[in-house]
Amino acid sequence: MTTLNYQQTHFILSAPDIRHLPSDTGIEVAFAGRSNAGKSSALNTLTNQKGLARTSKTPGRTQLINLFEVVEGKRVVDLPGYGYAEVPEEMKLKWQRALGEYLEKRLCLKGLVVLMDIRHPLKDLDKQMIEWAVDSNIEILVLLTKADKLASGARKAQLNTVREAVQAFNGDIQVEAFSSLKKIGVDKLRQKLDTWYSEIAPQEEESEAE
Ligand SMILES: Nc1nc2c(ncn2[C@@H]2O[C@H](COP(=O)(O)OP(=O)(O)OP(=O)(O)O)[C@@H](O)[C@H]2O)c(=O)[nH]1
Ligand SMILES: [Mg+2]
Repeated sequence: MTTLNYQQTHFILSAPDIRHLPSDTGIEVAFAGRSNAGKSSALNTLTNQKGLARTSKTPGRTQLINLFEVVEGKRVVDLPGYGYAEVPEEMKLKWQRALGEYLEKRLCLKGLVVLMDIRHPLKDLDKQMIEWAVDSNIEILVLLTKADKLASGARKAQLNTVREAVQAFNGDIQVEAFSSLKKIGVDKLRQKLDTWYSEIAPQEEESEAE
């Protein structure tokens, strides 16, 4: 298995919606989660670059779909956070639909990293995202973020609780604790991405089956 150098990751483009994404080829891995869950921070930690993805104390900061390239044909996507209370209802619904569409229609999407604050996991929209991904045969890595906020006993207990809870989805779902601040779970994240990126691109798999 090849081990990718995530430090080489660079920004490609920001898209307002899925129709503005580049061609549906290669392998994509997307980071999704509630607003403020720590998606952009995790991306910066993964790539060892402080300012690659913009982070903010103000939830809802990432409004565009941001695409980054690890190496040619292997991309990571920073999706806008969902569930931000201050966003008008109509925009929320619009964005949820767009997310669902991205998960269902994007053939090159191989894996989904769902980030949830370890103190507030599996909210309704998180479950919805996981259901969509499972329905679309997309593998999932759940990262319980800000794990530094819990002592190690409470952290392990919460990890076990979520591992049990995700069994109900009947999908390929791995759950790990993560902290950008304390660099917890970074190797687990890199290993999962290495696995996804080393597999045959989903759209090639499909054409071979024809
Ligand atoms: N303690 C702690 N705080 C974190 C960690 N990761 C992120 N944060 C903080 O959480 C806040 C939100 O982080 P972001 O990475 O911007 O979150 P996001 O999910 O990208 O948010 P949106 O783009 O708004 O959806 C920031 O204030 C971060 O500093 C972590 O591992 N530990
Ligand atoms: Mg963000």
